[in-house]
Amino acid sequence: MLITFEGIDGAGKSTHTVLLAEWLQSRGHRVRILREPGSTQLSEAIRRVLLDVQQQIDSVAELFLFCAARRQLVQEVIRPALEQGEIVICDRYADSTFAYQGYGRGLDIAMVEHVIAYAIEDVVPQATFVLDLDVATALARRGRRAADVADRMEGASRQFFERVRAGYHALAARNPQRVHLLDAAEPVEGLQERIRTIVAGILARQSAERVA
Ligand code: Z5A
Repeated sequence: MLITFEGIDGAGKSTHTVLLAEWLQSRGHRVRILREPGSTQLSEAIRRVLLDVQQQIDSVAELFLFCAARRQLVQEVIRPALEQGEIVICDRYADSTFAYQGYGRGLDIAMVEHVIAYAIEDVVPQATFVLDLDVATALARRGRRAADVADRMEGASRQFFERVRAGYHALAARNPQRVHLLDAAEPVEGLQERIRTIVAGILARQSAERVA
């Protein structure tokens, strides 16, 4: 099972990724936490380039770099882990590209979706949690973190993040079964409880299907 967390930075993805993994592990599941871009040697190298403030990266080149990092991760880690029955939780995945490169950068959405599909093939999440937060609050949360220096992506304008947020809203409207749009202004505990309830429901359905 593949679960992904999405949202503008500072929304709480990393926080909920770890809490969900701990809960699933306590229930006996084998869980793997990954982040995007990253989590393979090549993907981490691409991440360093993508986030480097010294780089001037064309938007289409940026799209290909994110998808190259993802393709490597899918082939090297995610697909084999899923085949072994592990639960994979990814802090960002393909929907980030839809929101950031499609809506944020304003690239042609059909082209972006085509490149994403080519990179991930059939490795689509069973559940995606979009942590929805207004941009000002997200930026304030990010700013509270110690030693926070804006990377190349974080240095984008406030309007850019507003477009990214709109992209996530569009994504949720288009994929109501898979994508759960959650209010990330809620306290962590209540939000995590709702996430666990949704995941528990999917796991119960999966085990009922295996028995049938
Ligand atoms: N990117 C892209 O453009 N295209 C792509 O395809 C992909 C990525 C995959 C990667 O950044 C950048 O690449 C990202 C998108 C782009 N750039 N931007 N901008 P990253 O992986 O380094 O960082 P991030 O994904 O943006 O995450 P983050 O900044 O680490 O934020 P977060 O994981 O969403 O939040 P957090 O660290 O869990 O929480 C932030 C703080 O808020 C922390 O102090 C928490 O304790 C606090 N928090 C969390 N939840 C709450 C609640 N509910 N209430 C109050 N406070 C809370």
